Amino acid sequence: MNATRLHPASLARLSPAVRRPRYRREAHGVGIVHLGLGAFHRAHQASHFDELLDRAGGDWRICGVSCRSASVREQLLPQECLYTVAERDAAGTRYRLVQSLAAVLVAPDDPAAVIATIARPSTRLISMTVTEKGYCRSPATGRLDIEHDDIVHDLRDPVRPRSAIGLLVAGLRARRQASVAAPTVLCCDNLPNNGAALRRIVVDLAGRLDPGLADWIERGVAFPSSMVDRLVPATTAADIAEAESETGLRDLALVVTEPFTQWVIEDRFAGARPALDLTGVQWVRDVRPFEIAKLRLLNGSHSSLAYLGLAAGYRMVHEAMADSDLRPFIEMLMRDELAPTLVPTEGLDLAAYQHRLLARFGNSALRHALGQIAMDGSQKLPQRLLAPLRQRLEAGQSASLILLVIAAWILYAAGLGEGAPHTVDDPLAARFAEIASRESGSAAGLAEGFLGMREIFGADLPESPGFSRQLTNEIAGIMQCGVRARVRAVLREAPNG
Ligand code: CS2
Repeated sequence: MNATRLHPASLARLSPAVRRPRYRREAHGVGIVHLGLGAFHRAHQASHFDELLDRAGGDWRICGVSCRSASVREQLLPQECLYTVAERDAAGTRYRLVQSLAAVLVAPDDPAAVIATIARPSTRLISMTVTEKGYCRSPATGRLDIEHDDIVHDLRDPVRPRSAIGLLVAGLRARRQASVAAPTVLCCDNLPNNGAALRRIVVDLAGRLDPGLADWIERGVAFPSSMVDRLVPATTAADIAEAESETGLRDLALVVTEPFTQWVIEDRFAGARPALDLTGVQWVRDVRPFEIAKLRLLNGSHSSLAYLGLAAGYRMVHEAMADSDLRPFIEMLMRDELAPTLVPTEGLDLAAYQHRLLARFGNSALRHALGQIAMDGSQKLPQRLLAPLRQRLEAGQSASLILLVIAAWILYAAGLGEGAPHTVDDPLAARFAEIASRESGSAAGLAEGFLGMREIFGADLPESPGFSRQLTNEIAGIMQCGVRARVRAVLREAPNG
């Protein structure tokens, strides 16, 4: 590989077709610490801040923190943190250079540097994308999981924390000790009521370490909720090669995404708020209706496509969406079982929202792997599908489509599903494997074993009349005739089918 790497000194070779911001990087200070420097952050929040810097300036550059691996540092540092975003759809690919990222820290190598950066007076915003499991909480109750290995570690050694929450609490503690004003902490993960959810576990952990700190956090730190949305498949070697031939430079930190982006933020910042509305951000008083619509309609359908699509032998979202059984299933799931659980809200046209989602999922230029979405189901399904399921059961409404997806997930998680062999990537994978080996042939045993995991299903769902029997029947149905036959049958039998 002799190609020239993307770097400030090589920008003269960048194709003029690549959109470039005009601001001078050095003229803008770092005001943000972002925990979780994955592709999603680079394609979403860091792009919004890049646009903001370009339009209005300000000290809103980002110190990105990788909470686990050092590979992102190897991708970014040789490029002095420059990277490109490739936006793909049927019309082609448009590239854009992003320069809002100023520094990279790798938390396991140097937690003290992360803590010190959070504590700096110039840091006004701490944002996070650490995925659902990064919050070390029980998905059913939303409380901090104090038996989680990383939390056990952080309670013992709060100065060298391992979890993102531990880093955040240590940073806030250092801030308080240095009498620096309480900042804004912005959760950008797909959790319901994500600001309040984060606040709760931060206060849970802080309270166990130092009650005075917990009190300071509760009183002063702002935890606005936010809804973030952009489809970001994992970048592949082929993406990097294609971008290199189209942009003229090799970018190992490239991110690939769709043209669409949405960010709705609760208007509750401690101190000055960045003028993100200039970049299309919606500031609202209450994010919840937007958040729940997104979690159920987008993420709920996405997870459904993943488990049904993999069982039907597909690898990519757009392939599953082109299937003549799966597409109508997803349409019906959204329209008949998910959308009716949402509260009508001004500025949110649910029919148009569903229509747009179908088009976004069908974007064949994107190549979004179903396996990426299928990961961590135990952390995702409670808010995506079990919450609407619960709501429907309580109202005495049918939920046969959601139930079919839950059954398909159980078989996937037990390693007993159809489709290509796969590893089960989930924090509870060992528990799933144990249930599967004990109960493999029995639908009733699988249903009982999975429903016994209260951190996923809560205490109520397993007790809900008829639920366990319906789930058993659905698992048995799939084991007998396969997912496709069950999808067809459920479509035929559904009340509006
Ligand atoms: C996906 C999300 O991987 C997943 O579970 O459902 O990452 C989804 O692509 C984003 O939330 C879209 O905004």
